[in-house]
Amino acid sequence: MTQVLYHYNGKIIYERETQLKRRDDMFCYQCQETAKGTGCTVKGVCGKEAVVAESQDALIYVLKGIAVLSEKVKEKGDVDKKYTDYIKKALFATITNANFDNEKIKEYIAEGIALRKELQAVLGNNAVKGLHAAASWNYTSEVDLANKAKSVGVLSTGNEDIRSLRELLIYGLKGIAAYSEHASVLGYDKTDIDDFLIEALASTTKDLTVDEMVALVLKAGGTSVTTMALLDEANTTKYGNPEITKVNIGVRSNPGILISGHDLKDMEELLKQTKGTGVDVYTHSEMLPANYYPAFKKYDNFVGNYGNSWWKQKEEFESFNGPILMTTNCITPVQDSYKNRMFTTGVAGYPGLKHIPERAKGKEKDFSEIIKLAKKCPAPKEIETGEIVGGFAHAQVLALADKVVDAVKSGAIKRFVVMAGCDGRHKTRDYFTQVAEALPKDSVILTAGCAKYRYNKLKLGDIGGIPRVLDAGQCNDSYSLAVIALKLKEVFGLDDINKLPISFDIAWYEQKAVAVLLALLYLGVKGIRLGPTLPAFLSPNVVKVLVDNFNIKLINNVQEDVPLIMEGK
Ligand code: FSO
Ligand code: SF4
Repeated sequence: MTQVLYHYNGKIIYERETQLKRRDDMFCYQCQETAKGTGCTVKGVCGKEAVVAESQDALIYVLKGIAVLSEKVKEKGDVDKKYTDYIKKALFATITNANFDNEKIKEYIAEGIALRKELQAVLGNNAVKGLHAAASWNYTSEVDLANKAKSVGVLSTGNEDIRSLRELLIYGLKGIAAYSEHASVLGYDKTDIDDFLIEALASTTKDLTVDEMVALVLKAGGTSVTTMALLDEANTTKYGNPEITKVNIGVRSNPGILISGHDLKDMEELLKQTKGTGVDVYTHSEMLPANYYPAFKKYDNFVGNYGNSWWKQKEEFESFNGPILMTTNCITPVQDSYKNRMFTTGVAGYPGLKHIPERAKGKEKDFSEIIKLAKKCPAPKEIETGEIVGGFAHAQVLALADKVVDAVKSGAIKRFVVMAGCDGRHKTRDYFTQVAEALPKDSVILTAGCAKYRYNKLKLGDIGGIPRVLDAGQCNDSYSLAVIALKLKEVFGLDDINKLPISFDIAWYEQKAVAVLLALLYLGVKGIRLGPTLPAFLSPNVVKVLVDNFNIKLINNVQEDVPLIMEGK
C-alpha cells in the first residue's frame, strides 16, 4: 500500500510509490479518487472500463498529432477553427466521469484521424516527414488500436518529473477545453485559447527543459483565467448576472425532469421546450446555479434543485422518479432502477443510455423524447424541504461591496475563506464540512463548484445580513471569486492579493479543478490548502516546485487548520 505523507510545518516529507507499473489493463491517475492514491490499473474507481481508458489514451495521442500538424500549418497561415473545436470536445470527453462509452471514444478517434489527414493534405507531399509519430499513426484493427494505446499512455514518458509536468499540463488543458467548449456553444471563442491548446498539446511530444515545461504550466493558468472570463461573459451576456436567489429544495406534485452537468444552453432549451407541458424541471449537482440566472427565473415550471452533489446520484436519481438529463460530467455507474429514464447529451456518454444528438444548424436540441417520457412518470419523491441561498457571483457581490467593505473595516468580517472546488465520495471530505462548522462566526465562506454541497445546507447564519456561505455558482465561477478578491484588493489599496484577509481551502476531484487551481496560481495566490489528497500525478520534485513558489499545502486536520486559516497561514 502506497503512502502519501506530507507535512508542511517547516519541512516537506513526501513519500509515495514511484515505481508506477503499467499492467496489461490500463493506467489512469488523472483524478483525486485514483486507486490507492497512485493509479487505476484494472478498472477505474470511477467505473471506467480498461478498454475505455485505452481508447482515451489513443485519442489523446491523436489529438497530439493534430496539434503537431496544426503548428506546422500555422507556419504558413491560419488553422481552421474546426480543428480546435474538435480538440475541445475530444479533450472534454476524456475528463473524469464524462464519457464511458467506448464506441463514442472510438468515433472521436476516427474523426481525429480524418481531420489529421486534411491537415496532412494542406501541408502537401512529405507532410509528416520529421514530425512526431503522433502526426501519422493509424490503425487497421481493434488489436492495433489496443496495442498502440498501451504504448502511448501516461507511463510512456519514463522520467517521472517530465511525465508529471506533461500530465499536469494535459489535465489543465482538459479543464480549459471543457470551459471553452461551454463558451463556444454560446458563440464565444478566443483565438488565444485555441492557439494555446495547439501549442500545449504539441509541446508534450517534444523534449523540453523543465523550465520550459513549468512555463507552459503557468501559461495554462493564464489561459484558464482567460477561458473562465470568456465563459463568464458568455453566460452573463446570454442569461443575465446571477442574483441573490432562494432556491427551493422541495418538490411539487407534477412529473419532473432532472438536469445535471454544466451546460446552460441545454438548460435554456429544456426550459423552453417544457414550458406549458405540465412537466417541471429541477436541477441536480452542478446545474444548481442555473437557478440564480434571471433568464431562467421566468419559467414557472422551473421548480428548484433536487438532491446534492454528483456522487449521490445513485439514491437521488432513483427517488426522483422522472427522466434525468446529463449534460456533462459527473456520471456515476448507472443503475438498473433508472437506466431507462437517463439520457446523455453533448460530450457526456454512457453505454446503453439514449443520447440526445447535437443541434442541427440554427435549431435547438430536441428534448421531446424526454418530455414525453416525463409525462408517464410519477412526480419526484420528496427527500427534503426548504430553501438554500445562492447567486453571489461577482456582479452581485460587488453590488453589495459597500456593505462588505464596511463589515471588514468594522471587524465584523475577519476573514474570507475560499472553499471552492469539487465534492467526492471519500469520507475524508467530511473535513470540509467540519471546517465550515468550526470556522468562527466572523468568517465568510466563498464557494463555487460542487464542493459547496459539503456545507451549503448548514445553518451558519449571516453577518449583518451577509450570509456566511456565499455561493458564486459552478466550478468555472471560481473566476467570480477571483474577480471579487481583485476588487477588494483595489478597494483596500493593497499591492498584493495575498495581503487580503482571504485564505484558500480548496477541494479538488477532476481536471476542471486542475484548471481552476492553475488559474489561482497564475493570479499570484499563495498558501492554498488543497485536499483531500495531493494529485497522484505530481511527482515529489514537482510538488517541491509548487511548495517553493506558491507555498501550496495539503489539508491537515480541522483542529490545526482552522486557527491557521484564520491567521492567514
Ligand atoms: Fe463537480 Fe464533477 Fe464542476 Fe467537476 S460535478 S466535479 S470540477 O465535474 O466540474 O464541480
Ligand atoms: Fe481512476 Fe480517476 Fe482515471 Fe477514473 S478518472 S480511471 S477513478 S484515475
